[in-house]
Amino acid sequence: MSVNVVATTPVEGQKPGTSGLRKQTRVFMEPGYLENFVQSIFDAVGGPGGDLTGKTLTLGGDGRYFNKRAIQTIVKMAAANGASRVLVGQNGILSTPAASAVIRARRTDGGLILSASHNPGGADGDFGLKYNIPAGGPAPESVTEAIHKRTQEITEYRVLEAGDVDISTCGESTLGGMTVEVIDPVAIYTELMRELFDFAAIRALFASGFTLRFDAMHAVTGPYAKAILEGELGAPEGSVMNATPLPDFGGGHPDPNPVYAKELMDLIMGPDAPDFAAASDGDGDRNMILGRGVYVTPSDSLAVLTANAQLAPGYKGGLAGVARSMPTSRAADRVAEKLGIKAFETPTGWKFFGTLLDAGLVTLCGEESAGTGSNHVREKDGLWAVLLWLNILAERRQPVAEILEAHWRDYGRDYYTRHDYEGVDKAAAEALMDDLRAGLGSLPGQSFAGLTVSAADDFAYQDPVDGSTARQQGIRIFFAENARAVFRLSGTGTVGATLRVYLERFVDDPALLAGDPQEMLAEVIGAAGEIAQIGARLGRDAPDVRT
Ligand code: VG1
Ligand code: CO
Repeated sequence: MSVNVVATTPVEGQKPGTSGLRKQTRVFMEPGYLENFVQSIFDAVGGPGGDLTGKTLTLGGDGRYFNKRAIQTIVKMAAANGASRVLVGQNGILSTPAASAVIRARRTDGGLILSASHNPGGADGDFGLKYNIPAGGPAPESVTEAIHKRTQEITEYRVLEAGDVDISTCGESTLGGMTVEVIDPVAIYTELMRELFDFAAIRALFASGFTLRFDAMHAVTGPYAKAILEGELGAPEGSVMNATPLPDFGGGHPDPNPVYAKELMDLIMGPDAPDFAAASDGDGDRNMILGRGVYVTPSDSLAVLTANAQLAPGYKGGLAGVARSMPTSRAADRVAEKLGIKAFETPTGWKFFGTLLDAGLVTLCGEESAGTGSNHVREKDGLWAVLLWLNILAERRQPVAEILEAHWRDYGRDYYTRHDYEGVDKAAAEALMDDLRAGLGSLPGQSFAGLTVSAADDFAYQDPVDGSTARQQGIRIFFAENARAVFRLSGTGTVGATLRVYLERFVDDPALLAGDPQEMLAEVIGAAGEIAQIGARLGRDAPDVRT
């Protein structure tokens, strides 16, 4: 077998600071595009000339269109660059948290994860690829910078001329001088979950008649949820819906929120609601938690999990601390204060939690975008959040709604909503942000929709462990009435721009705990709209998604 050295040109499109590349599938399928990015990664993380001698890699993805083709290309390139072993999930499948678990358990030199997460898949959808470091998490800025730099100067890539590898059966084969090891995508992950949670207690919960519906949204968590929830824990067959990963996710948008997981939402709010329901996203790192008649916001979920984690064996010794992304509500901070543990506020994106987890400063982390996780891996983990909830429910034996209401009585309630304006004009969205930024200094003291601005800034972060800094991470506007509005532009979309407006207000008056979030937040929503002139500037009179 010979190595082809193919002359090539720089890669367009990796945004500096992002851990991977997310693009329309058709762009990824253009000749040389995937190859150039993969070679750029190898060049940045391997020795000179992308030399991977002696290195092992983990490889898998969420099963979307182009996943299997991309895997074939990547294994041939890894072989051509001298890697000694690649661990591939059977049929190319590995959820993002499972890939992180495999990287850590098998101590591979990092891994490549193929996914565009919650973005739609298919030939007309999106595709993505990112490199995770040996600790199992998304690459920090220093590494993504090196990769990005390489994408700008790359002139050739190396690929082994060989037939396709069989990735449909577990076991080892050789490709050039490299071993390809096809692994069960579920086994290592399931083992880890068994260590953290009381499977016997959860089994007893299901045996007592407790009902669950888990929506895998035709994405990667199907096989994991089937094996663990139905297989290990005895939830009746059919508890997991949309369980077969499809290349186009059945035409759906695999983002677990009340809008895109409408079927599940209708079920949980209707007369035949199960006790508990949950959904995950394309690559299995997000979660949506529902109880009969109630949607648990991700911010509240993080707070409730922080307050109750000790009920699960993996966390019975208590938590070192909790971290949340800046736009996430402050509910978790209130729990941390009561528990006497540390609380951290980081920019959006899981990579910022990595240093805190590695240094043992925090045990749990969460984002308002339905991402929750712990120190068991270095990614957010959808099914893990579901299992932690189930473990807590197995111990407390109360309905989700009751647990949530009790939590609000103890800590007060952070009413929360996020309004997304998707696919808006990029220039208009950027101008909106620039003008907001420029006007921050004049906001304090001014009143909008009955609220008075007490402070306003553009969030900047200094990592307490490695000292690295991140600026312009979102505009925060604080109101004297215990409310906050945050504005930022999405970094994960592939078409136009998405403006995210995060709105919250803290209430501890017992008479006001059972309100409707959109109503309770009406003034904050109004003030944010006025300050940023959203309607006029974006030509939209309502957001596309409210979570
Ligand atoms: C979104 C979320 C962010 C999350 C990121 C990756 O980013 O807001 O909290 O970390 O997606 O999640 P943005 O820049 O579009 O707001 V995933 O499930 O795509 O790994
Ligand atoms: Co995801």
